[in-house]
Parts: sequence; C-alpha cells; structure tokens
Amino acid sequence: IYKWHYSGLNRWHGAGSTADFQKIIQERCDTYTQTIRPGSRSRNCQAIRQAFMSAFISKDPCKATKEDYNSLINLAPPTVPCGQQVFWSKTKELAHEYAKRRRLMTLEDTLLGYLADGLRWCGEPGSSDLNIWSCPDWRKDCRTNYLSVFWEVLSERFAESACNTVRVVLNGSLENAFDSMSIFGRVEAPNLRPQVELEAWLVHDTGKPPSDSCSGSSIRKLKSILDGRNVKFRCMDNLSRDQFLQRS
Ligand code: N1C
Repeated sequence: IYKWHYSGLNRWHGAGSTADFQKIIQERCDTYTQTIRPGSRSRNCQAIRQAFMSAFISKDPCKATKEDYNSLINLAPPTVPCGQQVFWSKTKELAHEYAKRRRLMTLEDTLLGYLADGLRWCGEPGSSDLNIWSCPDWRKDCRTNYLSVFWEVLSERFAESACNTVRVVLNGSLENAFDSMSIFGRVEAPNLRPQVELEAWLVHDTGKPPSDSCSGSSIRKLKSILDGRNVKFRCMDNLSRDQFLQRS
C-alpha cells in the first residue's frame, strides 16, 4: 500500500486529467475553426490534438518546460488584432462578459486558450495514457507541472503580442487587486512591449464598497513594473460590476 501510494498513479495531490481529454480537444477545435472563427486561417485540428498530446504524454509530469509546448504553440500562436486584448486576474467571468460585449479578446478567445479552458491533463513516464487519477498540484507537488507551464507560456506569448491599448480587469473587492504572484502579475505585465498602453479597471462586487483602489500599494507596484518597461498606464477604480459593464 505504501509503495503503491507513492509510486502509483494516485500519488499527486491535484485532481486527475479531464476524462475524454483528447475527444474534447478535437471537438472544441472543430467548433472553433468551423463555427466560432471560420474566417481564421484553416487549421488542422488533428495535428493540433497530436501536438498537444506529444507535449506531455509519457513524460515526468513535474518536468514540464516551455519548450515542450513549442510545436503546439507554433501551430496556433495566441495572437489577436492590435488593441483588442483583455487581460484579467481573479475576474475571469466578468472579463469574458466584458470582452464579449465589446468584441474584444481574452486568451480564451484564441484557439489554444479556448481548447484548454477548464481542462486538466498530465501523463506518466512509461505510459501512453493520461493519468486520470491525479496530477501534480502547484503548491504541494511541483510548479513545473504541464498545466501551469502551459498557461504561463501561452500567457507570455499573448502578452508579448500586445500592441496599442490593452486592458486588464482586476478585482477591486480584494485587498490587493494586483497580485504579483498571479499569471497576470508574474508573466503578462512584465512581458508587455514598450509603448503599449495598459488600462486597468478595478471592479468591485455590486452593493459592497471597494477594498482596493488605483492609489493603493498593489496598483503602485503594477505601475512600477510597467514604468520599468516604458509601458504607459492608466487606471480606473471604484466601479461596480454593473457600472463597468455599462459604461466602460
Ligand atoms: O493567474 P491569473 O488569474 O492572473 O491569470 C490570468 C491571466 C489572464 O490575463 C489570461 O490571459 O493569465 C491568462 N490565463 C488564462 O487565460 C487562463 N485560463 C484559465 C491564466 N490562467 C488561466 N486559466 C487557469 O486559471 C489557470 O489554471 C490559472 O492558474 C488560473 C488563473 O487564475 P487567476 O489567479 O484568476
């Protein structure tokens, strides 16, 4: 029992791979390329599914590298038209609603972000299957797991491609609306190119007072990261969810 627990498929502390992962990837890819963005360059969904699987299948689930995802990302780089990007942190649902209303794009509106959204995956050395029992947890097992590295490298490429004015939706009901350990804080903000302008929107829960503002220490920290890269910054605060969706 001891040995099985620590060497078997159940040894990681995170939930296992999503059931039917391959099938979901293939179906989402077909839907995206045929229905959601039929105008986008025709993409080969079978090749994309295969590149996704090859990135992590049969590999140590704690030894993911950015390079493992190179062929996958090269098949479908997460780039969007200039000035249409929306970043978010702790505001996923709101940011998606905002992007939809304004015809802007979050990472989940690009093919790879759309394919992977909400899914989990990891493999196992010596096996050609996904581990459906458990996958490494970021805190308890390892940071270099395939799920975390995927979002990091995809987010990095998404941020690097930003141009003109882009926006980030932050949660003004948190004490620190900007979290320097989040993917937005660690990966996206530090990879914006010089001359890009970032507009931050601090949005709080309707009916409650905000907990952070543009003059608070977390936003000053964001400003200093951007100053160091010559990224222009504007900040809007004290907006409730409804005000934000209506007037912004
Ligand atoms: O860590 P976060 O948010 O700051 O990451 C959000 C940021 C967005 O701007 C996206 O472009 O990074 C990108 N991104 C995703 O698009 C995404 N979809 C799903 C980052 N993470 C994403 N996920 C998963 O949610 C992933 O597992 C990651 O760890 C969380 C991000 O949660 P967060 O802290 O709210």
